[in-house]
Amino acid sequence: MTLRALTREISPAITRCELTHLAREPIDLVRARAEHAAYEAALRRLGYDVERLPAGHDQPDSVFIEDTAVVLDELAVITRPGASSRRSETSAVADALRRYRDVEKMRAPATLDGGDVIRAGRRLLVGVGRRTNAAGATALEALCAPHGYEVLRVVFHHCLHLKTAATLVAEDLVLVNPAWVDVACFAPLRTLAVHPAEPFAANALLVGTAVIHAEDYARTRERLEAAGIPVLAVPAGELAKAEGGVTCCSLVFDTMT
Ligand code: CIR
Repeated sequence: MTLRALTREISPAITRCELTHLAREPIDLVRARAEHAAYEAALRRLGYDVERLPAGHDQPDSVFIEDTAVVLDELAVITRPGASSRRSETSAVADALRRYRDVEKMRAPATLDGGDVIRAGRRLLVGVGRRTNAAGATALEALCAPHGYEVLRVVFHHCLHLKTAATLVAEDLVLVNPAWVDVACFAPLRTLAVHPAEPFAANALLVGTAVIHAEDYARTRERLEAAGIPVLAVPAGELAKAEGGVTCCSLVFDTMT
């Protein structure tokens, strides 16, 4: 069994990335690449083989590979991203995933970003909003229900993706910004709130029993550690200007071989 993380190089075109809730700020490409390398190093420390795909041609947001696929043990679903500028990102990711999984593709009118999907065991919590439409949630359900997954729709507000508002940080615990999503959605899972001064701190990447988390959110990190969760804090400030968090930059899975 090999733990694999697919990542994608940061395109110099990231200066033209999609932005929804943030004002455009200059992104320092050298610093962004150093942060991305630190993130990949954290994945390696946690036992992952990291495979970095080249940046797509004229694909400003292709580093945010999470949005292009939902990888389950039984199959990989290639999404149809909600932003039309991002739809061409999926073909290289599909080619890479085909080596490890059966691949199924979503078709129009469905739209879905992987950043809107939280997997908790056999439940897939799908944030329906700006990027993921009702048809996207239904398409995911049609592809995954035969493999025993249940799809639950979740409403959230004021942020780009469901996983900006909440992520799984242990098998039964969700880190959440309660101002952006109703904590009742996650029952019977337990929830842990971010520090109110750190609204973007709910995005953490669970890898084994540890999480990768942005180093800027020290007060939420204290809460995670007090809950017994080991945290690898990584620099993530440059890609945050492109509205990306730590989950967005990888697809993590077990190669099953
Ligand atoms: C976008 O708007 O699509 C990118 N600038 C950011 C995507 C971040 N992805 C994620 O949260 N899963």
